[in-house]
Amino acid sequence: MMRWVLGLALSLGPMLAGHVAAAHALLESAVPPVGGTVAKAPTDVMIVFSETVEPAFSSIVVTDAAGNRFDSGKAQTAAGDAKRLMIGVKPLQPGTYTVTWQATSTDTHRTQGHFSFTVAR
Ligand SMILES: [Cu+2]
Repeated sequence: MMRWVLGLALSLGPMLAGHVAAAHALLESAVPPVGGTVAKAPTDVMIVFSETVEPAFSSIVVTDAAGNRFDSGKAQTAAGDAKRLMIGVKPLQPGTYTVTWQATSTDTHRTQGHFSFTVAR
């Protein structure tokens, strides 16, 4: 039994590692930029992923420091580029906002993360 488990771990390990690198949707960049400060309040937030994502099973939530939501509710991919997930946001006052995202890549694997950006005074 132990030998079987060890053998399974040894054969699955490299396969899973390779898959993570190849097919999960990971955040590559965002607008506003991750951790960045912008002079002008954005009217939407866009995340560029390493893989194409399914908008129906992906989301972006934008909250202020008090936890109030400012996103429009429904994330969409950019026309002709399913690696870009975007969402409209309500007018943003100066302050720091948190962007929490969940992505389901076309291969159905889910990833999630969060980052913040600041609208300058
Ligand atoms: Cu995957």
